[in-house]
Amino acid sequence: MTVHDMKHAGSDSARLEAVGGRLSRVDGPAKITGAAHYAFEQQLEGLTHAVLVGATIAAGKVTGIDTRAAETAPGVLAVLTPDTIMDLNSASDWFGRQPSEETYCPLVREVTFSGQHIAAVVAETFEQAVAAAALVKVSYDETPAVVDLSDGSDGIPVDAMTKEWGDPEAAFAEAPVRVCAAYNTPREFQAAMEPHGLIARWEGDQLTIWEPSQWLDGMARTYAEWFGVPFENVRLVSPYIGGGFGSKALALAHSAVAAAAAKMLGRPVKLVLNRPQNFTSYGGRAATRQTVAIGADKAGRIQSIVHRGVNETAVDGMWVEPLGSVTSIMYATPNFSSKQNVVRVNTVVPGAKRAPGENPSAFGIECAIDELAHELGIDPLEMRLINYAEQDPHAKKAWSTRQLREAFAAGAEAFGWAKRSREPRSMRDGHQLIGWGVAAGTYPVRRAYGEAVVKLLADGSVEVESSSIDMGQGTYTILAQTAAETLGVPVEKVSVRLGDSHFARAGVTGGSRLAGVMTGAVYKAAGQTLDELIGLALSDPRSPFHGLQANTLQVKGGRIASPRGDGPEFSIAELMRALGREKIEAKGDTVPASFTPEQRYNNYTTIAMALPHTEGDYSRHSWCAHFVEVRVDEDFGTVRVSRVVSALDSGRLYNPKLAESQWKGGIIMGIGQALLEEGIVDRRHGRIVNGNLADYMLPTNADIPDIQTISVGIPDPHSSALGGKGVGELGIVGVAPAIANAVFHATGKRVRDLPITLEKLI
Ligand code: MCN
Ligand code: MOS
Repeated sequence: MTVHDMKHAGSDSARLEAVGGRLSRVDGPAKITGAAHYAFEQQLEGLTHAVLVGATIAAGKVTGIDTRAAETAPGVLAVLTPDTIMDLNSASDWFGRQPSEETYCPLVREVTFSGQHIAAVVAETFEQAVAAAALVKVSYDETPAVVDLSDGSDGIPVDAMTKEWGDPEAAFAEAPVRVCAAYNTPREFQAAMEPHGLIARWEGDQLTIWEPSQWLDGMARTYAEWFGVPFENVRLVSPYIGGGFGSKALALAHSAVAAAAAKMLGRPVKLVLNRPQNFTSYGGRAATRQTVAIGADKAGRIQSIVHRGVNETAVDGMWVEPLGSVTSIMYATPNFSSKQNVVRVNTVVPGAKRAPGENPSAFGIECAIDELAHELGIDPLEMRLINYAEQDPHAKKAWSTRQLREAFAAGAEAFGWAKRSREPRSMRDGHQLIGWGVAAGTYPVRRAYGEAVVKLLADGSVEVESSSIDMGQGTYTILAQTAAETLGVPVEKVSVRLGDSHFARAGVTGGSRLAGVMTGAVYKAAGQTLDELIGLALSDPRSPFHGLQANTLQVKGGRIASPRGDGPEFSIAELMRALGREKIEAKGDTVPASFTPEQRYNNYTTIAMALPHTEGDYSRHSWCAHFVEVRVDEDFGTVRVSRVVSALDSGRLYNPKLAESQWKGGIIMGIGQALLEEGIVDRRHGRIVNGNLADYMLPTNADIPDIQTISVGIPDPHSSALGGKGVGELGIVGVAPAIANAVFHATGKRVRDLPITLEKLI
């Protein structure tokens, strides 16, 4: 598709069903009426229930597990411990790196974090399992733990994260204007409404797993490797997901426990984590520390950036939260250095939470640039324009598209930025101090190859199938739009079926890549289906178009005719009947023809085959600018966000209504991150003390003001087949620094530790 074609397609967007139309979520009615069945809602005959027993210490050895009382409790079928659970194989990691020869035991004797699974009770009912789990007595030999980053250790360098050019230290030392500060973000959690868990059922050596999942094929591979069965024997089902935010892409220890229990008992097992377990069974966003030093000349031009970052990781697992990812590309600078370390603490391995890396990275650099602007007495928006990066300063490549200047302009205009007074504490409304802040954000365009099946059925309806998923982003809807537009049928005629690993394969839904990958695949598969239909219509002797002096036909509104409109016209159903066809089906993919079957398998079950965002001649990213107004109570220090205007560049939008909703969701999460969210660790036992939705503070409607989003994107032919860039994670990036900068403008107080709570302000 050329840029010209895309613009043409864009101009069609008044039509709801077309790509670019504001079609409401096609899965909405099923969710509202309860017709949508989530993974745990499967009613299976003979279903049993498993409940986990977690460690109450952060580090040490399990010296004994007394299961006698639990074993004889009513309804109990099994009590599993490290000694009694079946052996599993180790599974490869998400890069597909080969597993070790060692066996894998998802229940532990060596505790490395509080809440780690030690035992599991399986019973006839959930209540019986809960009651019996409380009877399991674990004794420990406790050892000292490192519970968070507060000991100040520098940890282990991650050399692969180092980015350097020029002579950064010397240039910083010589710069006439310098700022240097440390910024911290706490451990944060994805806190999806739907908890983690699964139902596992074995039939012979066939395993079916109903589990909310951002990556059916990747997780199916893990189960297959754990149990030593062929990949095809594992079926993962995940038609709807109550939020993932990065937390649901991997099969985890509790998943292994449930699947093993089902195999051992020969009965299906349901295991759903309770809310506190949701805070310890998979990783939240790692706590981070970073220092950003910027040296500039008197006109505000950056001469050097020196950046050092640290994130927490687990004792027995590695997570890197790349803190230099935005730092290295946002501004033009002749000298740059960014290095990253990790510190091992006694926690579950941290994980992906919406925009891992970019999110905390932007908090550092976007606050630091505000500090520099204040130091120089330059407007913070002007400061960003002075240092605008005309190309990727790190990769030294042209941007595929970068509408960030347009975002600054459109956002400033809509917000009324020109009316901002420069001095902190200079705007007020009664006893409320008013502050206006700005920050930019970005997220790379992650690209991968996709596959989809598109079927045209005898009645003229269309089915799209893919093992990709919709956790609320809108996949069902945009794929229906893509198929409808490509095939020329009304969107109501299209049904999209997702969330079953036996459908056409799909890679991970992470890194905001799925929409680009899957619209590309569906566009291709639907195009093949259409070509076949038209080919048959012209060549099959039974077709009413047979012998027509035309070399193509046009399908519009579900009707097929010659493009000039001078011949006969039929509905697709009439043509299918004439052709005697039950269906026309095509499996289309964007996978390179040169790929071997193994490379194809790895394309869907690992992240190793994804295309780098700086591949070829371009550097591909989404961009945004957030303008925020806060009101700070002068007496109490309470901060309310009263207005947000954000202008965002995600390239061409497949569905602006859904993209806006995604951006707003991200912005709301950013408000939570700025003002509320913080996982608090008990220093004695390493326990997350606010591991529940009452004490882990998340924003509610009352915390969220009117949010205006403005799309400034243009089609980006280098980022995806249809010209879109990533949407899902972009919105959160830059929100927390925009709020922190607004709080500084309101109060004159710079808070560099999230969240910005009132005791830090007074
Ligand atoms: N879209 C669009 N135009 C584009 C790109 C996307 O209109 N050019 C819209 C579509 O509606 C698409 C959605 O935005 O379905 C997201 O597309 P994309 O940016 O490709 O992101 P993914 O589909 O890969 O979704 C994953 C992304 C991530 S990584 C997290 S984390 C996240 C997010 O999406 N978690 C979410 N959004 C979420 N939204 C909900 N409701 N729940 C989550 O858990
Ligand atoms: Mo998103 S944090 O990449 O699933």
